[in-house]
Amino acid sequence: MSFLKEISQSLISAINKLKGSTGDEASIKDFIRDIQRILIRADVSINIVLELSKNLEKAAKEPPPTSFTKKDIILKKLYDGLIEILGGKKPYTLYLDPTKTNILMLVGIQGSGKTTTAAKLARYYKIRGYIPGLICADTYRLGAYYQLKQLAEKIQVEFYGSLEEKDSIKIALDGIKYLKEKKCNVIIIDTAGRHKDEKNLMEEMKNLSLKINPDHVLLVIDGTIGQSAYNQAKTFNENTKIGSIIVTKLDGSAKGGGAISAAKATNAKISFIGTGEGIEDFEVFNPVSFVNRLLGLGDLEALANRIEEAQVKEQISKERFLAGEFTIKEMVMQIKEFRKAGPLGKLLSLIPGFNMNLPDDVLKSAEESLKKWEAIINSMTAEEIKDPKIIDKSRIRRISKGSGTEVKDVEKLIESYFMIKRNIKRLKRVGFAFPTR
Ligand SMILES: Nc1nc2c(ncn2[C@@H]2O[C@H](COP(=O)(O)OP(=O)(O)OP(=O)(O)O)[C@@H](O)[C@H]2O)c(=O)[nH]1
Ligand SMILES: [Mg+2]
Repeated sequence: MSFLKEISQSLISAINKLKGSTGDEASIKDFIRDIQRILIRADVSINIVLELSKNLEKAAKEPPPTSFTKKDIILKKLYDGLIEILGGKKPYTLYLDPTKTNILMLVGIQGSGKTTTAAKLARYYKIRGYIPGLICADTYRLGAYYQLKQLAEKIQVEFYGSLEEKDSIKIALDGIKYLKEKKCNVIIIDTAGRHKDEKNLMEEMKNLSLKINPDHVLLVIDGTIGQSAYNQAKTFNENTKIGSIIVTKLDGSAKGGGAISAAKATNAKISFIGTGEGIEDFEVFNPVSFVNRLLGLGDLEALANRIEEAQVKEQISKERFLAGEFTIKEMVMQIKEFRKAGPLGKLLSLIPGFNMNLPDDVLKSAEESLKKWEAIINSMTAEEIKDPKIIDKSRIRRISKGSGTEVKDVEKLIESYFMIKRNIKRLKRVGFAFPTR
């Protein structure tokens, strides 16, 4: 059974087990352990797994919005967490300029799947109306020329290569000229890969990319190497500016989760994934649809959306906020909500006088602090949220420990809360009319 099928089946069965349980503490603990096991088996890094488990545990402690259960909230957290691990909600799209010839160069170590991927990419763009052409700039392996030529014939796209020329830069430049004459608007250059001999490989890639100046360099990484993908991506990126990453062989590898999460850790975007040897086993990488597929029919997506709607509804009204009637938790949630609509500064600038009354550093740090603030709020008791005045030094220490923040972060949040509240109330008192939008 392939990795994707296997991880998908284990995730779905863990989810069903939780759904069928009473949702008591023990079954939630069980569920979190199941998820840990599955992700570790998929080679996702320990830190990421621990972070996700921590979030799940935290979710288990939060009161769910009306008409939802703890189980729902935990499933939503899992859904969000998996998407985050895989790169976030926004998929990366490789932009091609339709008005010019786009030059794409594939790099990667030996056997990572460059040549196969070059053909898959060409087919992908051909189907979408482009005129792709392939260049074999691999002068190290004799078979490389025939391998790519054959693939080009199979998918019926133009091909350029040379059996005599040994200079890969010259081949690439000649190829670009030749394929431009053939009216190709997507030129894909397949390069050589070598094992171990990393220094030479990096040197060649650097020179190639300097001389050819491709629009986009794609690093091809073998999905079976797991977390060592991190170092590979890093080394390549230090030598050649990597535009995006393609992770191959996700069909066969038990370690696919490692490669994807490691690639993400380098901050490079994953543009495509290879899911089989066949030329059509290739797709744009979209974390949301990937997770939906892993988890079955997308019912978790629907659940996550419903919970989000409910959470927004339960947020306090803007009127109450602007009347200065809000708890510290509501303040953080509200700021988060406003921030979704744009930078926090935009909200604050809607309220004349607000900026004036807030020290600069509170304003500036608010954006960065938001994540910490959420953690802090989650570590506060209901009583403390209701009446932050009771939070003394020892409570502050407990909260900072529980939220993994520093004492001064907790102090600052409480201070900001009282300050914002005071300012809003003061403005209201002097008869300032708050904008309602
Ligand atoms: N199962 C599976 N196999 C793949 C995938 N992509 C490539 N392969 C296989 O991996 C092997 C190596 O692929 P190549 O495309 O030749 O790799 P390469 O990076 O060009 O190799 P060198 O040119 O020698 O550096 C071949 O047997 C491919 O069929 C994939 O997504 N899934
Ligand atoms: Mg090759």
